[in-house]
Amino acid sequence: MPFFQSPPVLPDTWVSDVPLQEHLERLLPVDMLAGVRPQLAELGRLAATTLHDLAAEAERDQPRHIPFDAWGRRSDQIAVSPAWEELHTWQVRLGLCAVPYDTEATGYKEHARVVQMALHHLYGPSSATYTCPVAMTDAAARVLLDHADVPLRDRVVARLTSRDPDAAWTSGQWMTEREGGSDVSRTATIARQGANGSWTLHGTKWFTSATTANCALALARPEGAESGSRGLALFLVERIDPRTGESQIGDTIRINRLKDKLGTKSMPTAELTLDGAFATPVGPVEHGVRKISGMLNITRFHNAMGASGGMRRGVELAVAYSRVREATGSRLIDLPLHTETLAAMSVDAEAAFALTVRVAHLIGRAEHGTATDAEQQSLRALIPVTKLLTGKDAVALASEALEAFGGAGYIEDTGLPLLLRNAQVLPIWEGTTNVLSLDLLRAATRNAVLPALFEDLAARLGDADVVALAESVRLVAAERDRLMSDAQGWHAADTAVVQAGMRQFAIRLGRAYTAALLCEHAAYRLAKHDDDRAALVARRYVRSRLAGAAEWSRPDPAESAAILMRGHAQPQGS
Ligand code: UCC
Repeated sequence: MPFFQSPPVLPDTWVSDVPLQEHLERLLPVDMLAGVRPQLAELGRLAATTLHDLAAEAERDQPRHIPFDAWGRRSDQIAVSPAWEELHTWQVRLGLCAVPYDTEATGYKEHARVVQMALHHLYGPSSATYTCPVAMTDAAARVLLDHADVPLRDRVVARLTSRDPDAAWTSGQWMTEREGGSDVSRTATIARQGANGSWTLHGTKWFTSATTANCALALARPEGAESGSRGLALFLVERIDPRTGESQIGDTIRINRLKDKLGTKSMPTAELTLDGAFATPVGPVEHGVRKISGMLNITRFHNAMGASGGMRRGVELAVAYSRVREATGSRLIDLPLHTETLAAMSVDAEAAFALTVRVAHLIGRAEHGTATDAEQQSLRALIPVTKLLTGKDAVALASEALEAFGGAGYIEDTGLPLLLRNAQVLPIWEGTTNVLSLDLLRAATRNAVLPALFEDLAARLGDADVVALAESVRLVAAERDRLMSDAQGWHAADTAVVQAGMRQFAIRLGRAYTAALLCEHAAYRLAKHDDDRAALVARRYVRSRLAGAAEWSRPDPAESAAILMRGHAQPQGS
């Protein structure tokens, strides 16, 4: 018999994901978790079966631009895979964009974002990045609720947050232009007001993701407004002109071409020309950047959810393979160095989850008016930190996951290279690592948010005051002190030096805060369940990821095996 390698079998992603279950048990009220658990259990099964297959099909059957109809009329249709459309239907039914808003009906209230994250964590890695339109739709609902006039808000938000697949809309986000990506102050699109008071947009948008969306929030400069970002206003552009019921696509919105991207290939991203597209101002025609920054904060949170879910998927697949692949007479999972590698990946994935779910918890509180001022300040700093850290870690982990398959990880029809291609966008879109590092600096200097974050970190550590974590807590506290001292030195330092150091500062801050969260969670598990799995994870994270802790690090095969086996439950019967 010739040898054929058994492929890895993706397990039920809810049953397998012990960290997800444990963090939810700590963060959600008992009754609420009991209510949502059947949906999560069903979704875990679907993510490994139906959704997984739909995602693979959507990745194969990529969008096509059809510029003209058979008779030569400009039509600018984008043909997408039926599987992509089904993934839309699934996310609507799951309520991915509804959960944060229909919180009185569900009773989730300030916990809604944590529930949303649990759903996203399971759906996202099997969605062929349908999570991108989900992110922008959720974020558009947030901005319209916060800033739009009542008629626009009432007409559109109900669509964006609908649980009915026939009624639900998606939204895009049209910011980036040839002149400016990160620097939106160079936006060249003009908004012109007609004699009847209505507005039209004129210009080119260079990246528009999920271009088949029903509407998009777009930045434009009203004619005569000042240059720079202060002169920009925010508009909602609808694919169907609400005054006439006619499509604007192929007419006042022309699709120049689809982008040929490294990844996210199932999702159409286009260059557009706006040639008199009807648009509705979002509130007064001013402060467009301030308004759209509310959108960015939500999409950056989604980016982190995507990173965290993708990291877990990479580990799941690598672990599944290690159970069926043999080398030198052993299964890979039984080889000490491979176990060590998989355990490190597992710890990084759980760390990304812990950090992002903390942001979910704080956004939920902020949206429901229960966050303190200090929590809001902490959140302002945490969003850029979380986005940049998880984005970078997601790429590193995806690369490691491919490597765990050896040559098979480099071969397209295994489906594995997708993991890396789709991860690589995470540190780029919604603000690169450097842009977000400088956003943190701006929030720290303009809004003085760091003291609140340092206090918050100290409070997490305060909850972890147990013997089993004493050395980890000491190391995290020492790193916090160093970070505080570094930040205190900024006012006397050369601006260029401070800016040049911001990426390193932001990453160190993210790691220290994450370590504190893992310690807090570990202490809870020890106290409530006499379970030390999370303590092993917290200690390993501190040893491997915290500056100044390297000398404490030494291989511990038994610990690595425990982290791995106890963090990945095997479904019964397998
Ligand atoms: O569109 C894209 C792809 C879409 C796909 C998304 C899917 C993601 C989820 C995936 C799931 C798997 S990519 C396009 C991405 N573009 C960016 O991210 C832009 C990056 N640039 C920035 O972030 C900049 O910092 C800006 C544009 C936000 C601001 O730059 P400016 O022009 O220098 O403006 P200012 O002066 O810094 O900010 C203007 C105002 C200020 O308030 P006021 O007017 O009161 O002084 C700021 O305090 O906006 C406020 N502001 C903020 N407020 C700026 N940033 C923030 C913030 N993050 N939070 C709160």
